[in-house]
Amino acid sequence: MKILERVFGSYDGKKVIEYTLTNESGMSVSCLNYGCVITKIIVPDRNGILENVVLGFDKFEDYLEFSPYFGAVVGRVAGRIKGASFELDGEQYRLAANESPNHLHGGNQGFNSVIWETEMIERKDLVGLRFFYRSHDGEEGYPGNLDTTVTYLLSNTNELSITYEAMTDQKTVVNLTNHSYFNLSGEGKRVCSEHILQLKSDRFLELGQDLLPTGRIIPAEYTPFDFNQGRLLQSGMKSDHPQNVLVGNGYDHPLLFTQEGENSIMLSEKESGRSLLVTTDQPCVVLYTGNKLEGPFSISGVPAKNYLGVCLETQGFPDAIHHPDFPTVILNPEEVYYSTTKYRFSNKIGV
Ligand code: FUC
Repeated sequence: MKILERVFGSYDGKKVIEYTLTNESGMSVSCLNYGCVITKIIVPDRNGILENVVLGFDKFEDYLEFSPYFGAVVGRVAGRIKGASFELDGEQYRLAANESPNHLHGGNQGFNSVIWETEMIERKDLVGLRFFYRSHDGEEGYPGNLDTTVTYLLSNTNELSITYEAMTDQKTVVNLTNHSYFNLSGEGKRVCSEHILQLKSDRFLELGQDLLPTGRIIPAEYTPFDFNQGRLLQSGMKSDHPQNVLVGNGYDHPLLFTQEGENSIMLSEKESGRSLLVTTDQPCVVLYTGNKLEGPFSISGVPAKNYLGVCLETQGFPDAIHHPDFPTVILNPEEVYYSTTKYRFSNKIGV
């Protein structure tokens, strides 16, 4: 196993480094110290052909100009916060309204667009990176200094694990995830409509026009949101269910796991023979099918188009701070925010 590094660009007077972790079966994961961005995940298809299965750019400048959070860690709080404000202990906090009038993915300069301190990890059966970032009190409007550590570990069994840890010196809110867009066809050959998704989820959060949860929790049964038996993503893209239409014909929804504790999500694409098993300790996954990916740019040579990738954002419920019945995302001093999501790739569907 090995770690290679190369200069990928520069930002804020600092070098942007791309690290490539490679395991003994030839799988590799490349990522940046900027936003902990995963630029590439290279895994074999059914014939052993190694290809990239996430959307990314070849040039650093494209990340600055066009990136819809490709591969990045998003935070302090993933998703939208209504009115870009919230109250904690009688104190009103005003956040950056970067999707006016709301706050999205941590603000104007969220965790996705800052340089993180980096440390390499080399163990017998693992290679990885530990990223550290101190978000200062008041950054993007949030209270408290927040120390965040994100760890990427690649094993020889083609599993990438991401662990998030955070501590604060003042009561604050935290909800972290990774915003990779997966495309198991390899090199963006086909859009993700023929990907099959399967997970145990009986309910999802209804969204309003502003794509924020309305507070209503909807049963998934008999709708395109029922993935219990496995379902092609195109069923939501082609559906006339008002929730699919609302988000631009597809999914941009928090799917709530039926059971508490550890849960799994299986994503597969028959033609390539690739599958991805995601295991998480988080209570929901925001399924985003890249409904608005179209743009005046290319993604590693492929013209940007809708549905070119699918995000599986394992996280706490979006806008939980405004919904007392949602699991809390408040972090107190002395507490540790800790969460893990694992991504295991296979070239034999169902394994
Ligand atoms: C996802 C979505 C949003 C947005 C963003 C780029 O997390 O929830 O709607 O388009 O990514």
